Amino acid sequence: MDRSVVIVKPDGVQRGLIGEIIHRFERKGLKLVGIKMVSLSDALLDEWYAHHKERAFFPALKSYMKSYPVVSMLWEGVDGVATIRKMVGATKARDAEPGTVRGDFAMSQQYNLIHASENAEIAKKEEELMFSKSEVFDWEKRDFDHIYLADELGK
Ligand code: FUP
Repeated sequence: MDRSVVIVKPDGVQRGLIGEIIHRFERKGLKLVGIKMVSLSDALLDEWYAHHKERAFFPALKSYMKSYPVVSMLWEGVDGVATIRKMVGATKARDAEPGTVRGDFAMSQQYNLIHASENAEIAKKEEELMFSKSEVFDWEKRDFDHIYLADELGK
């Protein structure tokens, strides 16, 4: 079981796609363990996108991510990080496969609606940056017993 940080970016909030995005992950069988609306700070964005710091698009990316509030979520599932990345689609949204969030609703490389953690290690770092312990909920999702085999759940 692993957890991915998903952000509905300012364009997703503006375009009224928060519910659509949540709906997709819920229907897939993922478990929501944290959610909040937040305005992203310079300090957080510098850490979050540290690997892009030298890129020409970095200042524009930062000012876009600060332009309006975002909705941050933490979703859990078996191979949750990889599953969610597949559901999100390619960074350049007009190249993203139909059926993915970006492929179905976006056209831009920057205004691509959604962030999802790239791998399990980055997901852990992003969870620590974005959520305090009290914002993460360890609840029993009882339909997991109908979504996974017992051995997939380690039972
Ligand atoms: P992704 O993991 O798909 O969100 O993509 P990256 O981590 O490579 O990039 C993070 C964000 O930077 C993208 F969502 C959008 C922005 N970006 C650009 O604006 N231009 C680029 O050429 C690449 C990324």
